Amino acid sequence: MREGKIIKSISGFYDVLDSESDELVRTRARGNFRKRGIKPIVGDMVSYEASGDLGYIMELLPRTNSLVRPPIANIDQAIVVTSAIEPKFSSNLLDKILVNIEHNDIKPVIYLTKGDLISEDEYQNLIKALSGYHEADYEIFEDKDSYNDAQVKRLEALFTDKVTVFTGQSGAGKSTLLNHINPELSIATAPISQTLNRGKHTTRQVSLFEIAGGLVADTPGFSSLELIEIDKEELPNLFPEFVKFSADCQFRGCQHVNEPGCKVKEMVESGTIMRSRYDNYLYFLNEINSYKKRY
Ligand SMILES: Nc1nc2c(ncn2[C@@H]2O[C@H](COP(=O)(O)OP(=O)(O)OP(=O)(O)O)[C@@H](O)[C@H]2O)c(=O)[nH]1
Ligand SMILES: [Mg+2]
Ligand SMILES: [Zn+2]
Repeated sequence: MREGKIIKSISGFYDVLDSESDELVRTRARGNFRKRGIKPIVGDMVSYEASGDLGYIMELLPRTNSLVRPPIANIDQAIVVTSAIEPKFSSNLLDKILVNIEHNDIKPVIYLTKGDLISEDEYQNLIKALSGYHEADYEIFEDKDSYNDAQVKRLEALFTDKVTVFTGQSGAGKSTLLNHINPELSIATAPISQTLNRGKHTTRQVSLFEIAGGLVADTPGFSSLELIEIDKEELPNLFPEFVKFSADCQFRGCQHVNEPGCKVKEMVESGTIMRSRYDNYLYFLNEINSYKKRY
């Protein structure tokens, strides 16, 4: 039995990148996956058999995480493409995206785009607004000229040996960024996935591209997000800079709202934790509570 990673899924065929030989093998899933209610997806580690032209996937190895839209498994990091304008920067949406990524145990990286479309003053304000994310230990790519060679190269270096997805608001520049990394990519992908999807409500075709010794996927953008899967006990753990200080809160399981002796609130007051992050936290907590009432 051999092992590998599914890097492409097309009409019931799965292209598996062999872990040892780096060979690309076209496979089909063994018949009883469907009966067991399992569907292999891109990013899955599989054990498979191959003798002739076509291999057979026998087992899926356990996933560390997976996304539904698009279906990808075992993601290491997400490049959160965030535009300064068109669509306008929103710390609320950015934090919501980050919370969803943290919930899936994926490492977020922030990449600012469209700095060229705003004034120097506006840009400096934005950099200030982003500076607090360093406290959460997030890596940030924030040059005014988003796609300058040095910065694009620095991003590319993060891909090695990892599975990376590009995510973010529709129109933020995900595909443009990928295009700058490798001009051949998006030309080949966008039209294909569209034609394959026509009239279907099921999963999209996704592929992972090999870039800089890693695997990278573009994802479709969105205009809004919900926090449906997250409960209020989990939420504070999805803000890494809160987690850093919460051990010093007076109460274990402190929600950092009205509890006395809350270290997180103290850090907000002293400016170590960004006020906007904390305000967005309270906002999301409210939102989660309101889902409870609705359902
Ligand atoms: N001026 C400027 N335009 C940009 C920049 N980044 C992206 N754009 C433009 O913004 C538009 C949207 O970019 P896309 O790359 O398609 O955005 P996307 O995030 O892939 O959008 P979806 O696929 O809908 O999620 C395109 O017209 C790009 O040329 C930038 O840094 N500066
Ligand atoms: Mg796109
Ligand atoms: Zn607290």
